[in-house]
Amino acid sequence: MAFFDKVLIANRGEIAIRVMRACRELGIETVAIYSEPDKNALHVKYADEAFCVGEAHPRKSYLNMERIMEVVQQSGSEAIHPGYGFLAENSQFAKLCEDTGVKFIGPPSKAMEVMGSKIGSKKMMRDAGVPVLEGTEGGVKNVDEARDIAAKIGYPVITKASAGGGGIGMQIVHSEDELEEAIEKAMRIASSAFGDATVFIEKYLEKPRHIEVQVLADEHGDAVHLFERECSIQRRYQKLVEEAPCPIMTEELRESITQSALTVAKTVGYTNAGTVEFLYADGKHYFMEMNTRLQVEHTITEMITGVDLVKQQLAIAAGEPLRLKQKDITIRGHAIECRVNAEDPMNDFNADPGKILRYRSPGGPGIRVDSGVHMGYTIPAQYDSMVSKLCAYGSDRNEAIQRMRRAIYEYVILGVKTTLPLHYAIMNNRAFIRGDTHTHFLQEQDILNKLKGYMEDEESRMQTLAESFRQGREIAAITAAVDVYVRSNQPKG
Ligand code: MV4
Repeated sequence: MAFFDKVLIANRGEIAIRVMRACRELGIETVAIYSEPDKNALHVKYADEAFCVGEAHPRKSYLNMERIMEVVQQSGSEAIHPGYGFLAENSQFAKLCEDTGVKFIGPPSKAMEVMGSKIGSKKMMRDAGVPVLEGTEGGVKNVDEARDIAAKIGYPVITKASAGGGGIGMQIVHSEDELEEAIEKAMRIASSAFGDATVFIEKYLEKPRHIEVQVLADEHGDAVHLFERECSIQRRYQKLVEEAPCPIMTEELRESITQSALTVAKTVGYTNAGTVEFLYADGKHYFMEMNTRLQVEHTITEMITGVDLVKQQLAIAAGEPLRLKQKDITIRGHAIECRVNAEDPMNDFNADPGKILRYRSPGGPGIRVDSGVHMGYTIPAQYDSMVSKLCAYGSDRNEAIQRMRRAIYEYVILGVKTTLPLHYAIMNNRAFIRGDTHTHFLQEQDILNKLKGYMEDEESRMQTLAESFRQGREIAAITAAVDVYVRSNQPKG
């Protein structure tokens, strides 16, 4: 079953290739789009046809709706897969597709629009009986109202931009005397980032876990979930490590959080693949937002369920009923994803784009590497700095961790600095091994500073080696992580 004859992939890098792989297996022809600096990128070579859509800047190319629609017409594509980022959560683009009669492989524009408003979606889900955090009913109208509500729910509270995302406009408020200033600051930031100063207030959780549920919904009213992912390990609101299933999941929590996710999907009339995000603390989960797209970390759900999520997206978009039944979807084993970014550990993990001089990706049992790069490829500075997604599967969590460590050992990337040493340190961190992760894990474990310190100073590395006998394995592992770093910075041969 081909679902479509020809699909345009409105994205670049590993996700464009991921989507094209599903198309190729199904016999669907693929159309790539690319910006000028991407003309030699892998996704262009992989596709059956490719069209240049403009200059490097995303606005001129990957976000250029008019030009992309032209390519749809020229190529005779029946559908558009947006991947993630770029146009993936742009409800206006989805609407444009609906109006032009080209199938947008994602939810209806209406569902995207609802989820684009944090206040609107939170209210809708609370009314549907999904747990949400206590806070202001809508946007903050005045400081007096905010003061009353904050006093009622108790400090600390947090401000968030309604148009938000990515932590923009978030201000943690510890006491009443900080409230007014925090609200004003949040509104200024929200206004300049989104052109919408609307902010709301809710109870602040100190160290929540970020747990998200993958859902699939067809266009005939059927929906299933594919269990959860734990995505707590992040930095500057960018996820670094994700795993599935969540290491602390219980039968009861899984039942309630997956049912909440399905209620969310049904309440907005969702179709296609989506992810419902929750914060979890002290045995309770709270709806945060829904990501109306295929996510970066969909791979680990594929590994533990055996379901190809992109094929499911294509089938659903073609109007097929879900063939998957909830009772047939089960978890087998454990999977972990490490995002390998071109970032410099010595320089606050700032992006380190450039040419990949040597490249050899790991393989063997349980390893999946989704990447859009190759030896000699130059990672451009204009886009995100992801090199690959390194995913490890094991029959249990411990085996997945062991395989991830082994894969990092095998991985050779020379020419750009990467997050691999950081991942090696995380995979050897005792709190991580216990499954004891939360959204402030990196700060609390001080892993970045430890890494940096040991990289800078040869003497402290020697001391560390000696200390490792006394302090146990974690410090030794940090040293080993530095060795991964040193090895990757000595191009030879
Ligand atoms: C929170 C929170 C604690 N309490 N809301 C960060 C990004 C944005 N989408 C929501 N975020 C948070 N909201 C309340 N009421 C803590 C975070 C948060 C976080 C959430 C998910 C993943 C990583 C995070 C890291 C720091 C803070």
